[in-house]
Amino acid sequence: MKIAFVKPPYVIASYYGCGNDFVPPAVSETVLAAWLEKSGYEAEIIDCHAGRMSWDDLGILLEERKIDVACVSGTMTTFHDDYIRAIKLIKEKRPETVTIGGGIHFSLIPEKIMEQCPELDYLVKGEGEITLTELIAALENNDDGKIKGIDGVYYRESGKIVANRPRELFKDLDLLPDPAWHLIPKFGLNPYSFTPEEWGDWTILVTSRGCVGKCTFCSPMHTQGKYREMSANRTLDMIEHAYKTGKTTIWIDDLAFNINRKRIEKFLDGIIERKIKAHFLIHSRPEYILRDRDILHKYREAGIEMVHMGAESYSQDDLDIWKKGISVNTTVEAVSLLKENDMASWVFFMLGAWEHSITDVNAMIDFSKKLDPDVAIFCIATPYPGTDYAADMEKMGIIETSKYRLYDQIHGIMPTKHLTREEIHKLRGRAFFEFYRSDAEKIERKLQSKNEFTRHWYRRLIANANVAPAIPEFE
Ligand code: B12
Repeated sequence: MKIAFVKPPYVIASYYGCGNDFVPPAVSETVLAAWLEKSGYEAEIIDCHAGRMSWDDLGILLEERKIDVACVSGTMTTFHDDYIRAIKLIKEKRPETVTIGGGIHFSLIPEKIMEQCPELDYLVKGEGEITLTELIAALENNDDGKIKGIDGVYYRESGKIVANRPRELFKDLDLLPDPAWHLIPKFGLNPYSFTPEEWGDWTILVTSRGCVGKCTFCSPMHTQGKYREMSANRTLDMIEHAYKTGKTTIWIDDLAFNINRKRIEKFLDGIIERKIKAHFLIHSRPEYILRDRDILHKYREAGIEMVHMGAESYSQDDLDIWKKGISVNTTVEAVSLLKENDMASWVFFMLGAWEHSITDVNAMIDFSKKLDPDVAIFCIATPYPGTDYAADMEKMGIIETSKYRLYDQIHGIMPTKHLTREEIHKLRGRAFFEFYRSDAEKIERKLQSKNEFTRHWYRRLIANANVAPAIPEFE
């Protein structure tokens, strides 16, 4: 049975400011393909972005390859149109190919996706490992009856969409094999221009699922469920394997990597003992940085170069409405602790809460400048379909566009009580400008920073004045 994961030819325009040259490794696909391999199936990954393939190229390839089962990861809302176009193309080129979709965005609104895309035969809600394997086994045996009993599957019967029972959460993440890196191209150069070239090849790893946070706007929190993690030892083995195969920069992209103090301690000791000299970028919540103040020196010693965190707002009211579960001061202290320990801080802010006026936006900019993280990313509050936040905004009737390609946190989606959608969109651009470009002294200081990541970020910012950070068109 010929199984392929198809990543469509999308255009990257992220807030990382790397432009379309940025080639991220396939993450969900390598994780799922590795599980299929462990279960005795072979799969290939057709990554059109990494392979610089156009839609026409993909069409030709689909005609040639004669794939039996084509899997599409519908991870991000912003790429919705590309995922749907890919599924339609797969069916157009070979109607016998069975199409299966999954991923965070698809799992948030499964019925809607099935309705919008009749070419999608099956949709898997939630984690895919077991569900996909059972589904492929049933397809291989031509056992339609069995599909009715596979938890987590959406399918069609006499033109109606049927949802099977939900799939239980994957219990033991230590059972996950290393991602199938052998199925993706080895990058000849470091395409991830926001880390220094000398840091070498890189990858993204996810070592836990879910989060203990309750932020209303967070979409993976809604699909990944209860927090679960790989043990420190399994995480270390996987990282050691990545490191030994030349991936010397590792972005651990968990929603928050250091939720469990015991695990992070074991992890840091293990990295030091095993002499893994990699560069790590991690995600945290500010409160864990405070909790770990006594071991932050070890974070640094183990190679953690940069920590992503959501500050979200200067205003406690915003944080409470969004159920962030921290105080504004927690972030202030966390940024200062990271500085003391020579780790770069990368902080997200959200503009466009319903109550926001121009005064709030100015207060947000002032707060970001005083906080002085190394990287500030201003996002627009985005009502991802399927989240509590979207449900609240829908009830208020203020969502002005359903063009999903704009749901990337850098385009305006809703007005506020005081600002139009377009004004909020433009103000995000202004926030970027004011944080990065209005203060020559700051740029100079950051260029002299002790932290290599920070120096690199500002060198790149100056070199790519028009690219980073990009301010997109309104529509
Ligand atoms: C890696 C990643 C990226 C990578 C992309 C990697 C790639 N090649 O696609 C990079 C860094 C490029 C990236 C960019 C962006 N990202 Co991102 N990213 C992630 C991240 C950290 C991990 C996703 C992942 O692969 N997880 C690991 C896998 C194993 O888990 P999973 O995807 O849930 O998959 C499981 C199931 O969903 C299911 N499944 C998945 N696919 C399939 C397919 C089939 C067939 C089946 C059966 C099952 C199945 O099985 C899997 C295993 O159980 C998530 C946050 C997170 N921790 O989840 C954000 C996340 C997906 N990103 C997000 C966003 C917003 C963005 C940006 C738009 C931000 C920006 N403005 O810059 C950009 C894209 C911008 C653009 N226009 O170019 C949001 C998406 C929200 C939404 N609903 O759309 C997320 C959820 C972060 C967040 N906290 O909100 N991202």
